[in-house]
Amino acid sequence: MAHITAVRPICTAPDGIRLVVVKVETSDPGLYGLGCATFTQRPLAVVTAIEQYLAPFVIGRDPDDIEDIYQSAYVSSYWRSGPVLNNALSGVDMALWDIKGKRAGMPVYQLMGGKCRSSAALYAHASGADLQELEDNVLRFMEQGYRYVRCQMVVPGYSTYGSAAHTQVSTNIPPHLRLSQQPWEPTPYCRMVPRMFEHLRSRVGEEVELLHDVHERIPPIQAIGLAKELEQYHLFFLEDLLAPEDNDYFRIVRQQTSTPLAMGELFVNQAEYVPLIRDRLIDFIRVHISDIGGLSMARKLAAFCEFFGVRTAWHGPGDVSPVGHAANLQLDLACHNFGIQERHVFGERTREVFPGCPDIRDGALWSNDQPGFGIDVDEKLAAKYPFPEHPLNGAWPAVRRIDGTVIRP
Ligand code: GCO
Ligand code: MG
Repeated sequence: MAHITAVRPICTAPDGIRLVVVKVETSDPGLYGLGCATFTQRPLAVVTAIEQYLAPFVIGRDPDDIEDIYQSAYVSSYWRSGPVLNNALSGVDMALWDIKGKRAGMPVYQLMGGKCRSSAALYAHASGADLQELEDNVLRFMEQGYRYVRCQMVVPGYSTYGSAAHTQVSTNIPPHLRLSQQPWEPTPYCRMVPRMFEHLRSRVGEEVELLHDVHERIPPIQAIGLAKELEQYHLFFLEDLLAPEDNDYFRIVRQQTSTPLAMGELFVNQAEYVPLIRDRLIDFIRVHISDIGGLSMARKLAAFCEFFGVRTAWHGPGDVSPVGHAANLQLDLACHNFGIQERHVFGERTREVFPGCPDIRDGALWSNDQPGFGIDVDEKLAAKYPFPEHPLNGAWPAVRRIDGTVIRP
């Protein structure tokens, strides 16, 4: 019987984004697996959870026993299912699936029932400082073969999510009042978004699927109004219209509009997502797989969603590691109720650190069909890219209203 000999977090930031992956090693020479444990705003808390608690808990176990290892590690902390412990658990859980695939000589999607499709359709992120720039960017993606494009536009004078301005930190004001460059107000944004889609639909046509991320920034009543106004522009989905704290409002939104809703990148536990699916209040489940505990949990969630007509749209930004993207892809290929996959183009350096990173071609993500996740990590190279210095230690700079009130990022 093979047994687990080591569980090690690997921290690296080749593109400047803090990534954490976990390597699980076994007593079989050369047999190891990789998992994503990236919680980019609090990575060192995850590292501690892995090194201090999870590694000693699983060393010596048979790597074949994924479900039992998952379940026993999950309850061993008694208090459970928050983002730190879930990410740590995901690192181990995914790595065990990678190992099982390697042992079987199969890509992980084969272990989950085999391919339902050749590749996973991607949506690209288009943004612009104005309507013309945004339109040009959408058209450019369409020319490259993308059939799904997320559209975000700057609200002039405001720090808008999805535009370059939102990440800049001004350092000449005290940290507790620090604005992320400019303030934010919901009303100008709510007026701008319908105009943006009116313009785009008249210029780019009805064929292309358009998406938008509200990023939980507006009060519930304005969210309801916005979703209703956007109905006429036939979005593929409207994302994070509400914050997880306002989950109950989905019931009200649903009664008033058929705008398709995507939700869940901030969810960490079943109590948050089960009711929305069971009551058919959302259309796309968008969890960040490492944040809900890993692939074991995500494949159960995907199967649960299938019974309620909810499609998958796993979170896939730059702060999901290439290992996490490779894991997303396994489910994208194997789940009948796949909806869409978010695209992130990793830089050259990240692709060197992670050989086998899935390929982007023809507006889709393709597996290399290698055993496990088909991805590796060059640890020596990874070590050359330590976490960068950051004035807020990696945290999201506060976004504030004109009067200084802090709001969600
Ligand atoms: C998305 C997301 C991300 C998050 C980020 C937080 O839909 O891709 O909203 O961009 O903001 O992952 O760290
Ligand atoms: Mg989002």
